[in-house]
Amino acid sequence: EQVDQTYIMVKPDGVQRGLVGEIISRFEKKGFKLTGLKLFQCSKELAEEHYKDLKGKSFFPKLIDYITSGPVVCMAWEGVGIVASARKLIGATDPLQAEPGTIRGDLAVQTGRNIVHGSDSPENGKREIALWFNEAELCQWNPAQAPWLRE
Ligand code: YYY
Ligand code: MG
Repeated sequence: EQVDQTYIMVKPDGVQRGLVGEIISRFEKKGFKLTGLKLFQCSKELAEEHYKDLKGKSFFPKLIDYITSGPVVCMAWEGVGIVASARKLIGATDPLQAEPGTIRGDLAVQTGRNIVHGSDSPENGKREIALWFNEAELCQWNPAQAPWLRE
């Protein structure tokens, strides 16, 4: 099967609320492979490029202020079917609509403070990982648990 990549980011509220470990843990326990990880203060320019598809929306300026308001935790993850699966683990954009058991459903209450980002397509996964990471910051490795996760 096709192995895809997704860009997951703990937003500034998730970092400030001490939820970094909890959020990483959800993906780690699921069995996906971490290939990049860093704490990072992003610029307005980078935030605008990341969310360029939303430019023009009424909430765009507030979204950029929010994402640049403190450090974020940038992650690259890979696995078969990871993009759609990660979005299920994250839950709906509005945390009040997100199912219990999802990250947003369990840990957040408002769209403007929904604590985590996940890419919406394999193409955007690649694009966003290339945007947030240098090649040297990404690791290709073979997790010892691989044969216990997939036959
Ligand atoms: O992919 P996802 O994060 O679930 O939602 P998007 O529609 O891509 O919007 C990105 C980001 O923008 C969302 O996580 C919060 C913010 N936002 C907002 O503040 N108000 C909205 N009505 C829609 C989105
Ligand atoms: Mg999105």
